[in-house]
Amino acid sequence: MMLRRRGALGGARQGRKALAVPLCALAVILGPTGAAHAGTGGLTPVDQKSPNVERSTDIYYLILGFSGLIMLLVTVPLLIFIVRYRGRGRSREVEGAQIRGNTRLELAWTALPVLILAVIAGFVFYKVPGITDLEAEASGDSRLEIKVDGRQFYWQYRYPNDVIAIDTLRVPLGQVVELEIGAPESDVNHSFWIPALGGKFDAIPGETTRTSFRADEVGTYEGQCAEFCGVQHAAMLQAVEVMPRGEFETWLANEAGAQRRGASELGERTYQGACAKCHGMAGEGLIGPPLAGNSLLQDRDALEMIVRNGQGAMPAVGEGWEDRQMDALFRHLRRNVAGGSGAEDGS
Ligand code: HEC
Ligand SMILES: [Cu+2]
Repeated sequence: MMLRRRGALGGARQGRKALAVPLCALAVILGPTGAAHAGTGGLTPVDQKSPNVERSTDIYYLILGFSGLIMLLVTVPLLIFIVRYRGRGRSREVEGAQIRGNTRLELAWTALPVLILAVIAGFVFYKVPGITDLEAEASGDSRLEIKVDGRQFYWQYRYPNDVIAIDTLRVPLGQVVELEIGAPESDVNHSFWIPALGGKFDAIPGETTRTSFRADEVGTYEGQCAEFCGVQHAAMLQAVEVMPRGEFETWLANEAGAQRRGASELGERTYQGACAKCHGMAGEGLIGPPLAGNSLLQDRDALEMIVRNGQGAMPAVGEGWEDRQMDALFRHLRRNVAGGSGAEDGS
């Protein structure tokens, strides 16, 4: 009597245990998607602001659809089998029916994946060309070509009229912008990524990667270097600022003049992008030594040597810079960093 009761109880407990495992697994799988949803809109890509993003988003949804279907195809029968064929207190040694082979089933699970992969591959080949090469608008607009250099740990951009920008790239609304992305030979791999405007494109030393986008809404779209590139990789942020066409043209023309005269913010931008991530915003020191009050800032030749070639753990951040950028940086250093934190109000 006692024995039988204990056996029956054990069986019920086993059944509940068998159910607990898949339920926990489901919670583990679904938990993070809930968190992701709260943070970023869940499984959906960021809002697209350029037509090429639409193409990669279409591919994403097709693959998401198939993988969701396959997940259900596997997990639903799994749950049914777990419940339906559970132990029910049978001894562990009892064997079930021995089934060998099912030709139809085996043909189906071979042919179906081949078919699914063929559909995905066909769709991808149809969609991909338009991602890297957007057609210029029917109006016969020319493309704006911008050279992008990934550097440790900043992005340097160069416009056709030689204007230099750092980390933040300004572009006109509604015009195709073509990026030529690279990195100096002495640098490392980086990856250009503004999710709202397109996928990741690698910046590889000595090579050029091309992509284009056409922003169709004014705004600032943020991104981050997407290739782990060294100690300050996390600080290698970037942004694209989309401006109305006229405003952009005016800015670009004015900036070219200002940079030629040495009256632009190029020095400050260069300091913030290329130096401050290691030496601190006011030169107070961070992972590099403090620059504020450092007498080296008075010695242009020695300083230029360090900036162009690097020194110890400091990369050659200024390799390949034109003199006007170096001049602008030194002017900024002398005015705003050399004297320490109080330099701006002092002499
Ligand atoms: C990746 C981080 C990093 C970046 C970016 C960086 N530095 Fe450095 N810098 C260092 C480190 C680390 C040292 C110490 C090098 C050593 O081992 O001697 C250093 C040293 C220096 C020194 C010598 C200080 C001394 O007293 O010996 C100067 C000057 C300097 N950096 C200026 C700059 C300037 C200007 C920039 C921007 C154009 C810059 N650094 C960008 C990390 C960095
Ligand atoms: Cu990087």
